[in-house]
Amino acid sequence: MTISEKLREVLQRADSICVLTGAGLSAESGVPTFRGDDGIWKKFKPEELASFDAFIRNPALVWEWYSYRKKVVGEVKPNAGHYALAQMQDLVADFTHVTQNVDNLHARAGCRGVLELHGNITRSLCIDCGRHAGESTQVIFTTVPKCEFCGGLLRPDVVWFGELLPAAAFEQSVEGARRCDLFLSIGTSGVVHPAASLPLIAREAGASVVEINPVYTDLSAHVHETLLGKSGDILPQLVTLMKESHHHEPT
Ligand code: BJW
Ligand code: ZN
Repeated sequence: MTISEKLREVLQRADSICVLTGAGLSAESGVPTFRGDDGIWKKFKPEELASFDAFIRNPALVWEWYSYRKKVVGEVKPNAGHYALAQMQDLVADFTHVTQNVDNLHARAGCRGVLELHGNITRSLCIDCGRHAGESTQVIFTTVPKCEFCGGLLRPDVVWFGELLPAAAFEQSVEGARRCDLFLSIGTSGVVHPAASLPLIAREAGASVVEINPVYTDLSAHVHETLLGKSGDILPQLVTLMKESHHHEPT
Protein backbone atom coordinates (compact mmCIF):
# COMPACT_ATOMS: atom_id res chain seq x y z
CA MET A 1 0.00 0.00 0.00
CA THR A 2 1.46 3.34 -1.03
CA ILE A 3 0.01 6.66 -0.02
CA SER A 4 -0.58 8.96 -2.95
CA GLU A 5 0.99 12.39 -3.17
CA LYS A 6 -2.52 13.84 -3.25
CA LEU A 7 -3.55 12.14 0.02
CA ARG A 8 -0.27 13.15 1.65
CA GLU A 9 -1.08 16.76 0.85
CA VAL A 10 -4.70 16.49 2.02
CA LEU A 11 -3.60 14.88 5.29
CA GLN A 12 -1.05 17.56 5.99
CA ARG A 13 -3.36 20.44 5.13
CA ALA A 14 -6.59 19.21 6.72
CA ASP A 15 -7.97 21.36 9.54
CA SER A 16 -11.03 19.19 9.88
CA ILE A 17 -11.23 15.40 9.69
CA CYS A 18 -14.27 13.16 10.11
CA VAL A 19 -13.87 9.41 10.48
CA LEU A 20 -16.52 6.69 10.24
CA THR A 21 -15.47 3.40 11.77
CA GLY A 22 -17.00 -0.06 11.38
CA ALA A 23 -16.46 -3.59 12.58
CA GLY A 24 -13.26 -3.97 10.52
CA LEU A 25 -11.46 -1.54 12.86
CA SER A 26 -11.89 -4.04 15.71
CA ALA A 27 -11.19 -7.15 13.60
CA GLU A 28 -7.49 -7.06 14.47
CA SER A 29 -8.44 -7.04 18.16
CA GLY A 30 -10.22 -10.34 17.58
CA VAL A 31 -13.81 -9.07 17.43
CA PRO A 32 -15.66 -10.86 14.61
CA THR A 33 -17.17 -8.65 11.89
CA PHE A 34 -20.79 -8.97 10.79
CA ARG A 35 -20.35 -9.82 7.14
CA GLY A 36 -17.68 -11.68 5.22
CA ASP A 37 -15.86 -14.94 5.82
CA ASP A 38 -15.38 -14.77 9.58
CA GLY A 39 -18.41 -12.57 10.00
CA ILE A 40 -21.13 -15.05 10.76
CA TRP A 41 -22.13 -16.05 14.28
CA LYS A 42 -23.22 -19.67 14.13
CA LYS A 43 -25.38 -19.73 11.00
CA PHE A 44 -27.16 -16.42 11.47
CA LYS A 45 -27.10 -13.26 9.40
CA PRO A 46 -27.16 -9.96 11.32
CA GLU A 47 -30.61 -9.22 9.86
CA GLU A 48 -31.94 -12.37 11.60
CA LEU A 49 -30.75 -11.38 15.06
CA ALA A 50 -30.39 -7.61 15.11
CA SER A 51 -34.05 -6.61 15.16
CA PHE A 52 -36.72 -6.06 17.79
CA ASP A 53 -38.91 -8.72 16.14
CA ALA A 54 -36.12 -11.27 16.35
CA PHE A 55 -35.64 -10.34 20.01
CA ILE A 56 -39.31 -10.74 20.93
CA ARG A 57 -39.52 -13.99 18.99
CA ASN A 58 -36.53 -15.47 20.78
CA PRO A 59 -34.96 -13.31 23.50
CA ALA A 60 -32.81 -16.20 24.73
CA LEU A 61 -31.18 -16.67 21.32
CA VAL A 62 -30.56 -12.95 20.85
CA TRP A 63 -29.17 -12.67 24.39
CA GLU A 64 -26.93 -15.69 23.74
CA TRP A 65 -25.41 -13.80 20.81
CA TYR A 66 -24.94 -10.59 22.81
CA SER A 67 -23.60 -12.46 25.86
CA TYR A 68 -21.01 -14.09 23.65
CA ARG A 69 -20.06 -10.72 22.16
CA LYS A 70 -19.94 -9.00 25.57
CA LYS A 71 -17.57 -11.74 26.68
CA VAL A 72 -15.39 -11.24 23.59
CA VAL A 73 -15.13 -7.46 23.97
CA GLY A 74 -14.32 -7.89 27.65
CA GLU A 75 -11.41 -10.16 26.77
CA VAL A 76 -9.81 -8.21 23.91
CA LYS A 77 -7.84 -4.98 23.75
CA PRO A 78 -7.87 -1.99 21.40
CA ASN A 79 -5.44 -2.38 18.48
CA ALA A 80 -3.03 -0.11 16.62
CA GLY A 81 -5.92 1.32 14.54
CA HIS A 82 -7.84 2.49 17.62
CA TYR A 83 -4.70 4.03 19.13
CA ALA A 84 -3.85 5.78 15.85
CA LEU A 85 -7.30 7.43 15.85
CA ALA A 86 -6.78 8.53 19.46
CA GLN A 87 -3.56 10.23 18.29
CA MET A 88 -5.15 11.68 15.17
CA GLN A 89 -7.76 13.54 17.25
CA ASP A 90 -4.97 15.62 18.80
CA LEU A 91 -3.28 16.44 15.47
CA VAL A 92 -6.15 18.33 13.90
CA ALA A 93 -8.22 21.31 15.09
CA ASP A 94 -11.59 19.74 14.34
CA PHE A 95 -12.02 15.98 14.62
CA THR A 96 -15.31 14.08 14.48
CA HIS A 97 -15.20 10.38 15.29
CA VAL A 98 -18.34 8.55 14.24
CA THR A 99 -18.60 4.84 14.92
CA GLN A 100 -21.03 2.07 14.08
CA ASN A 101 -19.26 -0.16 16.60
CA VAL A 102 -20.84 -1.05 19.90
CA ASP A 103 -17.72 -2.59 21.45
CA ASN A 104 -16.41 0.44 23.38
CA LEU A 105 -12.84 -0.25 22.19
CA HIS A 106 -12.29 3.28 20.77
CA ALA A 107 -13.12 4.79 24.17
CA ARG A 108 -10.75 2.33 25.85
CA ALA A 109 -8.01 3.49 23.45
CA GLY A 110 -8.52 7.11 24.55
CA CYS A 111 -10.75 8.42 21.75
CA ARG A 112 -12.90 11.21 23.20
CA GLY A 113 -16.44 12.23 22.28
CA VAL A 114 -17.04 9.29 19.94
CA LEU A 115 -20.47 9.48 18.31
CA GLU A 116 -21.90 5.98 18.77
CA LEU A 117 -24.53 5.63 16.05
CA HIS A 118 -25.49 2.05 16.91
CA GLY A 119 -25.30 2.22 20.72
CA ASN A 120 -23.05 0.39 23.13
CA ILE A 121 -23.12 -3.28 24.01
CA THR A 122 -21.84 -2.64 27.53
CA ARG A 123 -25.22 -1.10 28.47
CA SER A 124 -28.70 -2.66 28.74
CA LEU A 125 -32.13 -1.15 29.18
CA CYS A 126 -35.67 -2.28 29.99
CA ILE A 127 -38.10 -2.60 27.07
CA ASP A 128 -41.03 -1.70 29.39
CA CYS A 129 -39.89 1.20 31.60
CA GLY A 130 -36.85 2.31 29.57
CA ARG A 131 -34.57 2.49 32.59
CA HIS A 132 -30.96 1.44 32.18
CA ALA A 133 -29.77 -1.61 34.05
CA GLY A 134 -27.56 -0.94 37.05
CA GLU A 135 -24.01 -2.15 37.53
CA SER A 136 -25.09 -5.39 39.16
CA THR A 137 -27.00 -6.54 36.08
CA GLN A 138 -24.17 -5.63 33.70
CA VAL A 139 -22.57 -9.03 34.20
CA ILE A 140 -22.44 -11.70 31.52
CA PHE A 141 -25.94 -13.11 31.42
CA THR A 142 -26.62 -16.81 31.61
CA THR A 143 -30.40 -16.40 31.26
CA VAL A 144 -32.59 -13.68 29.79
CA PRO A 145 -32.07 -10.73 32.13
CA LYS A 146 -34.97 -8.86 33.73
CA CYS A 147 -35.37 -5.26 34.87
CA GLU A 148 -34.53 -4.73 38.54
CA PHE A 149 -37.23 -2.00 38.79
CA CYS A 150 -40.27 -3.43 36.97
CA GLY A 151 -39.42 -6.99 35.96
CA GLY A 152 -39.59 -6.18 32.23
CA LEU A 153 -37.26 -7.72 29.66
CA LEU A 154 -33.85 -6.11 29.39
CA ARG A 155 -32.36 -5.56 25.94
CA PRO A 156 -28.90 -4.48 24.85
CA ASP A 157 -28.67 -0.69 24.40
CA VAL A 158 -27.94 -0.96 20.68
CA VAL A 159 -29.74 0.11 17.51
CA TRP A 160 -31.41 -2.70 15.61
CA PHE A 161 -32.70 -2.73 12.02
CA GLY A 162 -35.85 -0.63 11.69
CA GLU A 163 -34.95 1.46 14.75
CA LEU A 164 -34.01 5.11 14.77
CA LEU A 165 -30.42 6.12 15.39
CA PRO A 166 -29.79 8.41 18.39
CA ALA A 167 -30.87 11.74 16.86
CA ALA A 168 -28.28 14.06 18.40
CA ALA A 169 -25.36 11.77 17.57
CA PHE A 170 -26.55 11.37 14.00
CA GLU A 171 -27.05 15.13 13.55
CA GLN A 172 -23.54 15.81 14.86
CA SER A 173 -22.19 13.15 12.50
CA VAL A 174 -23.85 14.80 9.51
CA GLU A 175 -22.43 18.17 10.59
CA GLY A 176 -18.96 16.64 10.97
CA ALA A 177 -19.24 15.08 7.51
CA ARG A 178 -20.33 18.40 5.97
CA ARG A 179 -17.59 20.40 7.72
CA CYS A 180 -14.57 18.18 7.11
CA ASP A 181 -11.76 18.51 4.56
CA LEU A 182 -11.01 14.80 4.79
CA PHE A 183 -13.45 11.97 5.46
CA LEU A 184 -12.10 8.51 6.28
CA SER A 185 -14.38 5.48 6.00
CA ILE A 186 -12.62 2.73 7.96
CA GLY A 187 -13.41 -0.98 8.16
CA THR A 188 -17.04 -0.80 7.12
CA SER A 189 -18.83 -2.63 4.33
CA GLY A 190 -20.95 0.49 3.80
CA VAL A 191 -24.23 -1.35 3.37
CA VAL A 192 -26.08 -0.21 6.50
CA HIS A 193 -27.88 3.10 6.26
CA PRO A 194 -28.05 5.86 7.29
CA ALA A 195 -24.41 5.51 8.50
CA ALA A 196 -23.32 4.56 4.97
CA SER A 197 -24.64 7.87 3.64
CA LEU A 198 -22.09 9.91 5.64
CA PRO A 199 -19.20 9.46 3.16
CA LEU A 200 -21.56 10.55 0.37
CA ILE A 201 -22.66 13.61 2.36
CA ALA A 202 -19.00 14.53 2.92
CA ARG A 203 -18.17 14.11 -0.75
CA GLU A 204 -21.18 16.19 -1.78
CA ALA A 205 -19.95 18.95 0.56
CA GLY A 206 -16.50 18.96 -1.05
CA ALA A 207 -14.36 16.75 1.22
CA SER A 208 -11.74 14.30 0.06
CA VAL A 209 -13.18 10.87 0.82
CA VAL A 210 -10.82 7.98 1.48
CA GLU A 211 -11.67 4.42 2.40
CA ILE A 212 -9.50 1.96 4.34
CA ASN A 213 -10.40 -1.70 3.87
CA PRO A 214 -8.60 -4.90 2.80
CA VAL A 215 -11.21 -5.30 0.03
CA TYR A 216 -13.33 -3.07 -2.18
CA THR A 217 -16.82 -2.35 -0.83
CA ASP A 218 -20.16 -0.88 -1.87
CA LEU A 219 -18.62 2.52 -1.08
CA SER A 220 -15.51 2.13 -3.24
CA ALA A 221 -17.11 3.52 -6.39
CA HIS A 222 -18.07 6.68 -4.49
CA VAL A 223 -14.79 7.53 -2.76
CA HIS A 224 -11.75 9.35 -4.15
CA GLU A 225 -9.35 6.66 -3.03
CA THR A 226 -9.41 3.20 -1.44
CA LEU A 227 -6.38 2.29 0.64
CA LEU A 228 -6.40 -1.50 0.42
CA GLY A 229 -5.14 -2.97 3.68
CA LYS A 230 -5.79 -3.37 7.38
CA SER A 231 -6.69 -0.34 9.46
CA GLY A 232 -4.15 -1.39 12.10
CA ASP A 233 -1.41 -1.07 9.47
CA ILE A 234 -2.61 1.96 7.55
CA LEU A 235 -3.89 4.32 10.26
CA PRO A 236 -0.53 4.49 12.10
CA GLN A 237 1.11 5.38 8.75
CA LEU A 238 -1.36 8.23 8.23
CA VAL A 239 -0.65 9.53 11.74
CA THR A 240 3.10 9.42 11.08
CA LEU A 241 2.58 11.48 7.92
CA MET A 242 0.46 14.01 9.78
CA LYS A 243 3.12 14.38 12.47
CA GLU A 244 5.82 14.87 9.84
CA SER A 245 3.89 17.59 8.04
CA HIS A 246 5.47 20.52 9.87
CA HIS A 247 9.02 19.43 9.05
CA HIS A 248 8.26 19.72 5.36
CA GLU A 249 6.95 23.26 5.46
CA PRO A 250 9.37 25.83 4.04
CA THR A 251 10.85 28.06 6.74
C1 BJW B 1 -11.39 -4.59 7.76
C2 BJW B 1 -10.46 -5.38 8.44
C3 BJW B 1 -9.28 -4.75 8.90
C4 BJW B 1 -12.15 -6.63 7.87
N1 BJW B 1 -9.09 -3.42 8.66
N2 BJW B 1 -11.18 -3.30 7.54
C5 BJW B 1 -31.60 3.13 2.88
C6 BJW B 1 -31.38 2.19 1.90
C7 BJW B 1 -31.54 0.84 2.17
C8 BJW B 1 -31.94 0.40 3.44
C9 BJW B 1 -32.16 1.34 4.41
C10 BJW B 1 -31.99 2.68 4.13
N3 BJW B 1 -32.27 3.37 5.26
C11 BJW B 1 -32.58 2.51 6.25
C12 BJW B 1 -32.53 1.25 5.77
C13 BJW B 1 -32.84 0.01 6.53
C14 BJW B 1 -31.65 -0.47 7.34
C15 BJW B 1 -30.51 -0.79 6.38
O1 BJW B 1 -29.59 -0.07 6.21
N4 BJW B 1 -30.55 -1.99 5.79
C16 BJW B 1 -29.51 -2.43 4.85
C17 BJW B 1 -28.84 -3.68 5.38
C18 BJW B 1 -30.15 -2.64 3.50
N5 BJW B 1 -31.24 0.52 8.33
C19 BJW B 1 -31.85 0.63 9.51
O2 BJW B 1 -32.81 -0.06 9.79
C20 BJW B 1 -31.32 1.68 10.48
N6 BJW B 1 -32.38 2.45 10.99
C21 BJW B 1 -33.06 3.34 10.25
O3 BJW B 1 -32.74 3.58 9.10
O4 BJW B 1 -34.09 3.95 10.91
C22 BJW B 1 -35.08 4.65 10.10
C23 BJW B 1 -36.15 3.63 9.81
C24 BJW B 1 -37.07 3.34 10.79
C25 BJW B 1 -38.09 2.41 10.52
C26 BJW B 1 -38.14 1.75 9.29
C27 BJW B 1 -37.17 2.03 8.32
C28 BJW B 1 -36.18 2.98 8.59
C29 BJW B 1 -30.69 1.03 11.69
C30 BJW B 1 -29.48 0.23 11.36
C31 BJW B 1 -28.95 -0.47 12.63
C32 BJW B 1 -27.81 -1.43 12.32
N7 BJW B 1 -27.54 -2.23 13.47
C33 BJW B 1 -26.43 -3.14 13.47
C34 BJW B 1 -26.49 -3.95 14.79
C35 BJW B 1 -26.08 -3.05 15.97
C36 BJW B 1 -26.05 -3.77 17.24
C37 BJW B 1 -25.02 -4.86 17.25
O5 BJW B 1 -23.81 -4.59 17.10
O6 BJW B 1 -25.41 -5.99 17.40
O7 BJW B 1 -25.20 -2.44 13.38
S1 BJW B 1 -26.36 -4.25 12.06
C38 BJW B 1 -24.60 -4.28 11.94
O8 BJW B 1 -24.18 -3.67 10.69
C39 BJW B 1 -24.10 -3.34 13.03
C40 BJW B 1 -23.00 -2.60 12.34
O9 BJW B 1 -22.71 -1.39 13.02
C41 BJW B 1 -23.54 -2.42 10.97
C42 BJW B 1 -22.50 -2.09 9.92
O10 BJW B 1 -21.59 -3.14 9.79
P1 BJW B 1 -20.06 -2.83 9.49
O11 BJW B 1 -19.45 -2.13 10.64
O12 BJW B 1 -19.94 -2.18 8.17
O13 BJW B 1 -19.45 -4.31 9.50
P2 BJW B 1 -19.36 -5.39 8.30
O14 BJW B 1 -19.12 -6.69 8.94
O15 BJW B 1 -20.50 -5.27 7.38
O16 BJW B 1 -18.07 -4.95 7.50
C43 BJW B 1 -16.76 -5.05 8.06
C44 BJW B 1 -15.78 -4.51 7.04
O17 BJW B 1 -14.49 -4.50 7.63
C45 BJW B 1 -15.68 -5.37 5.77
O18 BJW B 1 -15.79 -4.51 4.63
C46 BJW B 1 -14.28 -5.98 5.85
O19 BJW B 1 -13.67 -6.14 4.58
C47 BJW B 1 -13.55 -4.93 6.66
N8 BJW B 1 -12.36 -5.41 7.41
N9 BJW B 1 -10.87 -6.66 8.48
C48 BJW B 1 -10.00 -2.74 7.97
N10 BJW B 1 -8.27 -5.44 9.56
ZN1 ZN C 1 -38.25 -1.83 33.71
